[in-house]
Amino acid sequence: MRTIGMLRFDDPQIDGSRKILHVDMDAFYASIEQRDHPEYRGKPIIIARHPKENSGKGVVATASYEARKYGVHSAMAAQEAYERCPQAIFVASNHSYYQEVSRQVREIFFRYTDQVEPLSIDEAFLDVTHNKQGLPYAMDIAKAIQKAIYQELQLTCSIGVSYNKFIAKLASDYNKPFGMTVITPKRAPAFLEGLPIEKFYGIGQRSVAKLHDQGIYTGADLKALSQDQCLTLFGKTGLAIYERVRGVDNRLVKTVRQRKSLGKETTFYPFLYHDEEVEAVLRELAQSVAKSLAKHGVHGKVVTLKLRYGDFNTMTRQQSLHDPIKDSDSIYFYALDLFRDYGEASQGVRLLGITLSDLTDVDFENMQLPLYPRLSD
Ligand code: DCP
Ligand code: MG
Repeated sequence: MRTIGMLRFDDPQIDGSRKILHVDMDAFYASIEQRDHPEYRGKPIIIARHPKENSGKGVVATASYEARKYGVHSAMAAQEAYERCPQAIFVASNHSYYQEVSRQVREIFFRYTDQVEPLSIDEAFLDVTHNKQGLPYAMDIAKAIQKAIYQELQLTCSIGVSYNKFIAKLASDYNKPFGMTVITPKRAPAFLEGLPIEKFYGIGQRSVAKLHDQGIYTGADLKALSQDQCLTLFGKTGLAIYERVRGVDNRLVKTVRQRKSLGKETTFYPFLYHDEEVEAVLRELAQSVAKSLAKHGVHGKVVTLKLRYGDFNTMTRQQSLHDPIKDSDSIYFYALDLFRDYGEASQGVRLLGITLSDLTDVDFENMQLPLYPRLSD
């Protein structure tokens, strides 16, 4: 347990109980074009309009692995790509078609689990802990998915298999193209210690240069930093980095349909006529909303109180907060505030409800830290 200012942090613990896949298609747009045009196969393909037909403008969306050998990559100016690899075949991007293929890939994922979180057009996290086939080994599911995508769509992907999102994503990138890398909780420490720091979430280009100046190059070097040193070096992100380098990442795989709000309500007969009764119910509702928020790993910025009187006259009032809340005391506080401002128990209360909306994930970026953390040791 660490204490920083008013906050206390438990030392991070590895939760090895989940099975997470990260699937990333190989050279996605270029592979689709090579699939559809056999004459493109084995050749350098660049997804961009040819700079000669585009007054030297344009940016590379992606390039086939054959073109990458010449140093061509995504986001490079098409003109530069042309200079590096003049023999390449330039193909204009057909985004809506690639989107359709992306949907076909996703359909394959859904055979195994509904816990699919698309990250971009060509990558997704899957939580296969409880999968539809009841397969015990995540690696077998990964193999089956890779095979189905190859056989049915004639495309290849790379898959990372691990116990959390962070490591699964690193793993899918580890052996590309058509690779599969499994990182078990046991293998994770050595894997993470050997990684260059730029692979760690939240460490941008500028930080990398600064860290190199301080002799910090690898995961092992990062791991030698205390939590306080991480906070000082990286701000709030430091907490995530401190956890990640220890193989901890408790972020959930979020399904496509994200909850927009989360609420609980309850009805009464006989009606409530006293403030104390209403307060007691609001406290229970707040607890139940807080529990639900925790289960979904979210917090919210808008508290709504719903109140229906005996005559069915219904009132909703809401309060927007500056920062998201998730604990039952805060939810109760704002709901009660709304009730005291707008409610009238003596009219007879038939229904009470509390909803929290404008939900976001609870993660380190939007966590509140005291302005001047008292850095111990
Ligand atoms: N994309 C884009 N512009 C970028 C990056 C990517 O239009 N700056 C598009 C084209 C890619 C697709 O998104 O095909 C997926 O991006 P990836 O980063 O996964 O790259 P690839 O799938 O092309 O290659 P890799 O095999 O490295 O995943
Ligand atoms: Mg890809």
